[in-house]
Amino acid sequence: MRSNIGIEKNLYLLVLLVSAVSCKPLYNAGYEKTPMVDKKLSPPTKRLHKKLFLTSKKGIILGHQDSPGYGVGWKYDAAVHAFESDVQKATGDFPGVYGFDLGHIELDKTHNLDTVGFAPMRRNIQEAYKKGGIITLSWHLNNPFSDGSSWDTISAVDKIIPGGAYIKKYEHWVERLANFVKSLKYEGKEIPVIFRPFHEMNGNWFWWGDGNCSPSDYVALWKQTVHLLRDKHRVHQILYAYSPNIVDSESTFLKYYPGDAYVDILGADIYDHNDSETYAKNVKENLKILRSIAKRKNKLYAFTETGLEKIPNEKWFTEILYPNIRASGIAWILFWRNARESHHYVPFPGHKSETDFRQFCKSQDILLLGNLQTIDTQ
Ligand code: BMA
Repeated sequence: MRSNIGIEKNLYLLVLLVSAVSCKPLYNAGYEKTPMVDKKLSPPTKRLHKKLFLTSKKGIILGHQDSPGYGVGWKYDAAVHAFESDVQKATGDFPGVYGFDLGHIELDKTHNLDTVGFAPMRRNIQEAYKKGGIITLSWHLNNPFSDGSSWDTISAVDKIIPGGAYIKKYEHWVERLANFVKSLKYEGKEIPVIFRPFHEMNGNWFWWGDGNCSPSDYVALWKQTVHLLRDKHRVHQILYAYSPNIVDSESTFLKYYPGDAYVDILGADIYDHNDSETYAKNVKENLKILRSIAKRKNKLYAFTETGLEKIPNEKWFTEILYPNIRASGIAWILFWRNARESHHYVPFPGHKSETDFRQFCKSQDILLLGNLQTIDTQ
């Protein structure tokens, strides 16, 4: 799908492509040297990894959580089966990265914690992938000890790692998740996904977060989850992403890091809580930290969650966000979900920051789906 804002940008991408051909070693550096978490990764997933490396040299892919599932004032209707997005409604083009959340798949529910049905989710994942989109999955799973939500911080990690009394329950939960991921197929082949479990672990708001489990128990949980998915259930369509909340140093970033053999992509989740000065500073510093660790480890890195709720600052995208992410080398940026008027992170038609968002999306290095479709990463 070609965007109505994309002609100049596609010319720019063509120039980059020509220069890429003339300095190939630079473009090949990185992904070929990177050991993957899963040595048996499916060919489409290996291609996704390469594609992300190559596109990250050219720009930042725009992503949005739950984009085709709903927006402000509308919800996906499986009977009509239209593929919609507030990003598309505001800019004329779709996001390149699609975030979905698997919270409650562990309970065998038909809908996730935000009332998105897993069957329509699967359909939208297939449709997004068919169009050239990239899928990332988070998991706001319940607390396996108390059966409360992800935000029930009663300690649980120690109970579901080897030696814990609830390990069987957790294994069963992972099996359900594995079955859902394995069901993600297009034309008979597995759809590659970026799985980003146990995110924002350095914050104290989730049961797997700071103060609610020890770093070594967190690492044990991560490794066990990879072993279950990769080795027990033979899911070979996953790139694993580790994404803390704001950090102040490389060592804080790495406090819960499960190790190079267990992580494919490094990420950061940073929100603007109506204090743009602090946000800008955090973004700049954190993306620098990410970049430096990622370069050393030859890993991909991305801005895995961000946004300013309701976007009350009309020029937020061009004046606050863009100057702090440009030239950062992040592979993608994911804006959080457009749930309702009081909880959204991307403008919808008629929103006062719609023009600014369009302007931001027109930036040469911000890549929407139409731009992604023109990049040759074979
Ligand atoms: C949070 C909010 C919640 C939602 C959760 C998981 O940031 O958007 O409303 O349930 O993410 O998607």
